[in-house]
Amino acid sequence: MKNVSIIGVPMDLGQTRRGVDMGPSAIRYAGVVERIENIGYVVKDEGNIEIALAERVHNDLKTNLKNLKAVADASERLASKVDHVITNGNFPLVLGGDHSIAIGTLAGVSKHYENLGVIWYDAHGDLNTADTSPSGNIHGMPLAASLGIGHPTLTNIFGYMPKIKPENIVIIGARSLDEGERELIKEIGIKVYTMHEVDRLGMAHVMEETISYLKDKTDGVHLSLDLDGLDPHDAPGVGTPVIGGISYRESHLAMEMLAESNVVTSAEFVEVNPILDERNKTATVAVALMGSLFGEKLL
Ligand code: 5AB
Ligand code: MN
Ligand code: MN
Ligand code: MN
Repeated sequence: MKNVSIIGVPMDLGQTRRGVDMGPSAIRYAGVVERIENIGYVVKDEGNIEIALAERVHNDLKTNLKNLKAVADASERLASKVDHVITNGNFPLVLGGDHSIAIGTLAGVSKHYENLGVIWYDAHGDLNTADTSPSGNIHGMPLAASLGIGHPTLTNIFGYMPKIKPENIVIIGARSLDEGERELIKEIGIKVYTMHEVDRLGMAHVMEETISYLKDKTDGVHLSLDLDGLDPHDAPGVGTPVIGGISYRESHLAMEMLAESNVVTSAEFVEVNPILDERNKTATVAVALMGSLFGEKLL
């Protein structure tokens, strides 16, 4: 049983709604450390990565990517923190913050693996580039950037690219994809379980397939869980909610099956926005899911 290192990333520069920078505090307040300690782990809270204040960041007019330099700088800091945690033999558990942080997390994680698998639990594909993005928000681009697709400032974080390969990715819960994202998925061949497949096959089947798909060909698996993968009824505190998502129960089952399979080697929980939340419900859901991911059992 590895020790768990918690890294907070109070990032809100990858999108434009305020409040998601308070995600790490909300998740800590919801009891993440105690929850994981009670399962039997030694938990070290490594504190937060420094993020520039949104009020002080000025946009580079040469690109439509919002806050590009500030996001890139924070990604470098996060990558080196995650790298250290893994070098020290701990399991990195990263708390967001908007999903742009996955660029830094994956940059730090993937250095340690030949064939890193990624489970992208999300309503969205996060496969946009400067050319395809309807918003210019970097939180819609981290999966593309990690594949080496997009602006060089984002693809080259931590001095290497790509971080991951298309055949090692599984997206679960997709129900909002932009045109360019759809084309990219087909072009490079990413395995996607949209809500259609989740409904049709059931979550148990989706997770069995996901685990066996990744188990043989990867030497580690990173879970990147965007709370908007869940239905907004269960996780209302997110910046880009999409109706018709994965339920609380299905999500628990998914985490429990990952715990049983013992494949996950790093994880991040992102997009918790306490300003948009109902009495810290979304952070509380996130912590409950982390409990299941780390093997919490009722009996
Ligand atoms: B999230 C959208 N595709 O690129 C875009 O929450 C939404 O990290 C991105 O999944 C949502 O702006 C990013 C329309
Ligand atoms: Mn999303
Ligand atoms: Mn996302
Ligand atoms: Mn979002």
